[in-house]
Amino acid sequence: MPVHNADITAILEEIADLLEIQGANPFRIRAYRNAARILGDLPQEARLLVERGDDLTRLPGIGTDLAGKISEIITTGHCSLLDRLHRELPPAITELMKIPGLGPKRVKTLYHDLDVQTVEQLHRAAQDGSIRALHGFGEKTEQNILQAVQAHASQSRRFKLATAAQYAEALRAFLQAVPGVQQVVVAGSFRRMRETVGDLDILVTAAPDSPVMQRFTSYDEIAEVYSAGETRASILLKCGMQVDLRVVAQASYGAALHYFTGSKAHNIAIRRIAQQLGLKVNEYGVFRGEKRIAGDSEESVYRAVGLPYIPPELREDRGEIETAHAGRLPQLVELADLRGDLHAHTRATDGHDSLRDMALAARALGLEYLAITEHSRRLTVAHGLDPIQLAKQCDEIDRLNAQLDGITLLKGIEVDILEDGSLDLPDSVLARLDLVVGAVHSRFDLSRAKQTGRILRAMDHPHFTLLAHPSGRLIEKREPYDVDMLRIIRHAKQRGCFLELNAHPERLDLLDSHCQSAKEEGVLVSINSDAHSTFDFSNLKFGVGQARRGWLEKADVLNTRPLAALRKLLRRTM
Ligand code: DGT
Ligand code: CA
Ligand code: CA
Repeated sequence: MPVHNADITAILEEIADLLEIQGANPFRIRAYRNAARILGDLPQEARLLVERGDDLTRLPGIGTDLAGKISEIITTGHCSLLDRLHRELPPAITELMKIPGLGPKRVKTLYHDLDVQTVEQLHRAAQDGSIRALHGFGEKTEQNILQAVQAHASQSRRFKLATAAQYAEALRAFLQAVPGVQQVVVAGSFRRMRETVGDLDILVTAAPDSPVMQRFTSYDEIAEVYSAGETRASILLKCGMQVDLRVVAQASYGAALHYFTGSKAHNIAIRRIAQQLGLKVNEYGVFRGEKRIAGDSEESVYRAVGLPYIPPELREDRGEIETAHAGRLPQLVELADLRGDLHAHTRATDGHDSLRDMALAARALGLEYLAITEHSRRLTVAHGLDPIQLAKQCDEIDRLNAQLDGITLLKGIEVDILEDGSLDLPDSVLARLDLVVGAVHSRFDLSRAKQTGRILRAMDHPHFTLLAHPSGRLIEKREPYDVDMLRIIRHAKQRGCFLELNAHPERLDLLDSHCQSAKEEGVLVSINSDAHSTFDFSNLKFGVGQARRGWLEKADVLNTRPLAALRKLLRRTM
């Protein structure tokens, strides 16, 4: 059974949590948390690294002990340390930690002081008022816990797009290899490149005698088979993700793909148009009375209702149908349109690879330029650069550019925007760079007025070029900070600055709606990998997906420009 990075991360995080509940050494706990984060950020499967014989201790923060644990997880699917912790603690304690507002510290207190071991016991303790009496809790916290427990019961879990992609790709390859199977497409929100995915919807066309259903329901990562029929099945993977499978005849392929790609709102709007034309649309085709007039391809479905093909990323009923009807659909940007990447780190700070290796990896992907943008000194956790270290890196870039053909490294920095809107390095230092990427890494809690003012002031800086991950959100982890994004976009226009769409799977920031605003205001967006290793360039495809959801075309994206044109744009005149 293949073990995915998300599985390893989950095990390492659970170990850290359980150690904390047991009151273990904080350094030991932190080592597991760091390892989980590093594995979670790794765009390549750790399994493949191990199979290839790579040394896992090459990853920062992974010592021999942790490397051993990770190898154990990859080869056996579990970890003896976690098994031991499970034996030592009540089994439902992990579930408690999923309640928002309850970290391992609070669970520890609840468990040791009130003997709360399950969600039901937690619910009861919150209701009968015994939680408020605990040290560090109080009545307000008790109320919050009560609400969270009730919400927890009704809430369903979503997965980050990049995490879903790991499971989807493995399943797709598995199904594709089944005899008689023709096409396998992962539809639903996954195909629409939504930033999170609730479940996977897989569509298969196959010969009538294909054993695809039996094979699917005996896939070895299954925790439970919810239902299994002739043409449809629904299962739960061990990771907690549900997968719906539909097997359809080749003739209905387009109609079924259209139906299961969604969104539901888009489908309903299309069906309404069809009704006005006296047609019926369902997952088997487009019908006039009994006669089937379309459905073998998605194009044929759209054509039957008088529309051009609408790309999946636009199918949210957010104006795409009206725009298609008017013949004004955007020509969405594609991965192949990117000529470079304007945000990357090397091992000089918190990246894993050398300047040279990053340059070669970018070149291998067909990129023409790569900006190196290390953190600045304020970000001590990432070993941010001071002026002397930055000057040294600039010299190194000059030397490498003289040696390398086919790729140009640009000199940049991801400079911290300080609380007052000033930048973390002096003007004289920034003046030598090709671009200055500014980022908020602290004080996410400022008021809307203050946070907005802080960023506007940073943009006023003569060397500021690009605002990194503009909303600051981390998907399913941290809400965006409170800013007036439209004002920031308009200010960027005035000052000749640009906005980043950070393609890191946890960020996907600029948000899709803000991409649309940027386009409307005429501010170019740069789709950047924020690579911390040579593997991370593969994140660019998720950034492009997000840009497409934001209706961006090639011309709206800064890093589709060839180097010479880019240089002109980076030279600010305002
Ligand atoms: P998710 O899984 O929450 O991330 O979002 P989706 O869009 O993948 O939704 P899902 O898995 O519930 O359904 C997959 C597709 O099936 C959905 O995008 C459109 C289609 N679909 C589901 N239910 C309905 C429905 O009641 N009416 C119509 N017209 N289409 C539906
Ligand atoms: Ca779905
Ligand atoms: Ca579904």
